[in-house]
Amino acid sequence: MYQQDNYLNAGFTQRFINEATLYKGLVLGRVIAQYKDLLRISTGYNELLAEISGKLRYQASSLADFPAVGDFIMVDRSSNENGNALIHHVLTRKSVFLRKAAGTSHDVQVVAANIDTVFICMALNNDYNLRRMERYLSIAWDSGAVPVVVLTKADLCQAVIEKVAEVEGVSPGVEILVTSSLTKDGEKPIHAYLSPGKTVAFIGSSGVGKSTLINRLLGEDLIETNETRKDDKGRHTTTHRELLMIPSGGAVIDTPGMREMGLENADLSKAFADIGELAEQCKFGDCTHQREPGCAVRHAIETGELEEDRLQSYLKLEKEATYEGLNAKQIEKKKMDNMFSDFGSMKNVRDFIKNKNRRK
Ligand SMILES: Nc1nc2c(ncn2[C@@H]2O[C@H](COP(=O)(O)OP(=O)(O)OP(=O)(O)O)[C@@H](O)[C@H]2O)c(=O)[nH]1
Ligand SMILES: [Mg+2]
Ligand SMILES: [Zn+2]
Repeated sequence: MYQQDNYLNAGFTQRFINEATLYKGLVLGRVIAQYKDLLRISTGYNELLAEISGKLRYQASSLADFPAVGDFIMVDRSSNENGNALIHHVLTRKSVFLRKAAGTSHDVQVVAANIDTVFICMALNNDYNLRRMERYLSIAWDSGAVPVVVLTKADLCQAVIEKVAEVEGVSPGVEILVTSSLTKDGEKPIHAYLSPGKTVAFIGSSGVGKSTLINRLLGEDLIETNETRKDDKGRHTTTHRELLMIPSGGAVIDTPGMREMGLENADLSKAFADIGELAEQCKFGDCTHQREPGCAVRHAIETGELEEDRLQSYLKLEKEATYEGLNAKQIEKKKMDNMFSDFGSMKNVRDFIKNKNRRK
């Protein structure tokens, strides 16, 4: 039996409990792990396996509509006594970390939902790469969660202060934590972000020490790390996303290291707030900061205030971001589409209105 504080630790806050009352006869749960076709969910009191209902599957118009780790969902039962539970609804997400689906499709998939803080983990040894950090930050700012940079493996780095200063240069307005899982209390800076009702997600390249850090927070080696793994299959140690409750409060989501970070959804305005601020002083409102006269961005590069590499990185990511919308807007659009689904599609409604006006 779970304690009441475990219920809160798992993130069941009043907001979701209230929304759940809209669905009479169903039980509120949270997705804690994702396997191939099955999901493991927690009701806060019990853990069970669940499948997605046929109707939910049929109504989904994108991979992002499917329940993912961190989602609050409504299921038809609270135990597996009579088989797997069926997930009927996904509750409104307060934040969602999306990535481009693997392969060539333009679809996006959910990495983690309903997270308060995204820990962008980068190791202070050979994984260290400022351009990759800018990419992660652009995606993280778009999620609705607050990004925090976690520089891991401090014990392997001789120049921590210099590295932190460099990272500061590419992450305006973002808190930077330095950790080590080999040093006593090396995970301590993380604890400030963990409290009952809060969920944090760890993302970053494979091998930077995400799972090792989470085991330190858990106080025991609950999840497999590259250190504890016996075989040597594949590149990634963590193979599926998983939500874990921290005994001292809060929940964490471990994710497998990402190799490819498609920029389908990015918020460059926050990740590159420094360039945005400079751009406001450019002579032309639509300045591309390449060779226009009166360009404040180029001027800042000449005076050494801004690094040329950072501008190039910004221009590259801007070009790559095919869609620059915010998730909140996307979710609203989805809601509208669903509301009008009885009429056919939103497009039909628009055409109908257009034609009606034309006839007048
Ligand atoms: N020196 C040092 N090694 C560490 C530290 N943290 C983790 N490691 C080692 O780094 C390796 C990878 O750690 P993991 O925790 O499995 O890395 P991960 O980020 O979870 O990797 P994926 O699950 O593949 O995404 C292991 O051999 C750890 O022992 C640290 O703070 N210092
Ligand atoms: Mg791992
Ligand atoms: Zn300019």
